[in-house]
Amino acid sequence: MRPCYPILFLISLLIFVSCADDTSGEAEMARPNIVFIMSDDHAYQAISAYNDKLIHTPNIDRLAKEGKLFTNASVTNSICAPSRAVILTGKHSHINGKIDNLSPFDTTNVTFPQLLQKAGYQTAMFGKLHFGNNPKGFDEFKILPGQGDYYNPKFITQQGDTTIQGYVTDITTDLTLDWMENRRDTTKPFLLMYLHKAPHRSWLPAKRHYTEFTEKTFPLPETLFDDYENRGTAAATAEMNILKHMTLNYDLKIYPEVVEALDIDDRKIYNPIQRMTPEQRASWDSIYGPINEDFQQRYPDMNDSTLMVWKYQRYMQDYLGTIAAVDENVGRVLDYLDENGLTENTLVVYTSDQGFYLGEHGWFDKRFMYDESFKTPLLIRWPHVITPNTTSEEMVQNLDFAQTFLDAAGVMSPNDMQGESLMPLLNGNTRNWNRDAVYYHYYEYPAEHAVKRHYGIATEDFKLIHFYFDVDEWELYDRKKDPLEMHNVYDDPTYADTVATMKEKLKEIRKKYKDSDALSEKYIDIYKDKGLIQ
Ligand code: SGN
Ligand code: CA
Repeated sequence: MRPCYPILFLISLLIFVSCADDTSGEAEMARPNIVFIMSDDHAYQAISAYNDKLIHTPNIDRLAKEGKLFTNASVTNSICAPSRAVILTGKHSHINGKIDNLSPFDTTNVTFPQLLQKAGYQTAMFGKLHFGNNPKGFDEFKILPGQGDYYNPKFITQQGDTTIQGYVTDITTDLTLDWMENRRDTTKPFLLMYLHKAPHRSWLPAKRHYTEFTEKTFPLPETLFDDYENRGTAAATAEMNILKHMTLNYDLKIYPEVVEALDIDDRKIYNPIQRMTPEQRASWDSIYGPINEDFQQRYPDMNDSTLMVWKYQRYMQDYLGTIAAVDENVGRVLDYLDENGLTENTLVVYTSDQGFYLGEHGWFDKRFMYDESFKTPLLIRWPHVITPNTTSEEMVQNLDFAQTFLDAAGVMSPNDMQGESLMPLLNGNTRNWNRDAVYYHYYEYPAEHAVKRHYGIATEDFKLIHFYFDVDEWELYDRKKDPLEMHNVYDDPTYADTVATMKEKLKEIRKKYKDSDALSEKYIDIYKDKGLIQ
């Protein structure tokens, strides 16, 4: 029998009209609220749901207990603003154009908050965006300019700039709670992007955490003394080694006069502790003063190895101290949802804009496709959809958020978005999920930390990386046998077949995501035009 198209059309029209009509009724209320919590540079190694060797994060962990922990979530380009652009657009950097922290975000890109707003969501953003321009698609925003400051930060708002006294993690939360309490439209579902500056460099903790964290000692990572053998030149030439490149004054809070008295060659850079009020500075000095005295006495007897360990401990104390405040503040937001009956119908995400090295390979910072910066924490709670206390090992990416949120809200995603909705992994219909590889491309070079341009593919078992521009080097890692990624087996004859298969897969995935050498060249030319390379 021939299908009767006009009748089918009429029926769909009727369904559409009756749904569209019901904007304040039950259908509307059933759409979930979305709370997207993201920190800046928060390594999964520093969340106790993943690993409790370094810190206890009971509030963030709640999301894993009451929801799902993703153990294989990664980013497509491990650096701040590009990651945020990928999240908002659902497109790889080479498509959305935000390849690095330097280039402007092209605001003609369509973002998922714009689509949710159009579909009737109330939208708000608080904290760090780092685009250099204001976000589109938000009813309200209060964002930090650029990297933002830990103490007495400035915020950009729709009413103009304002400086707020206090500690950034607490203030970002105060602004968020104030919006939820006083300006939320209870007739609409909402999208809230709650974005912490912490634990980004230069790691200034809140006063209430100074004592506890500066008294702690942390276990050393296995690869702290990595000598970068068995790999190409990229790891060896990167400038993010704790011993060689972490500064005493800016990063580790040794006063300039102590650095000078010890005759140490240290990078001179504006130190944000200078923003503190006299009272804040007095509290700081009462704890960090004695640390300086102790260092001044011990430094003359230190060798490279003892200095490396001292720097690592100092780094961890402040880095983890900033996370303690993030965790407490996440607790405040989760409590607010509980106390206001919002928990049941709210999808809550906790993630970071990328991972971070906490001494692995001797490093701090990120940028590489090696695991600690390629992978990122991801915890999602959504009562009635996600089975509590579950784990997913699937390879998911920050590329997937846009389509996931649109799917959760019942909004069609544009065809040119490149991720996958995570819905099958959230509701347990995993038959509808079949990804076996993810793609990565990093561009910001030459630049701070000197991490060479590279792209690559990761499967469950292997990772193939191509470093290009001023080198032409390939690396292959056996993720099962060498999880610490210390041995490049690209030239090992026993891996010849794997290299061939992975190269083929890389070709396919580059085609699928529309990346090419021509595009890489285009993004190199932009650096030439800016005079960043000759
Ligand atoms: C700053 C930091 C770098 C860091 C970048 C990017 N240097 O430039 O260490 O890699 O931010 O970080 S600093 O001396 O200014 O602190 S990102 O998270 O914004 O991408
Ligand atoms: Ca970051």
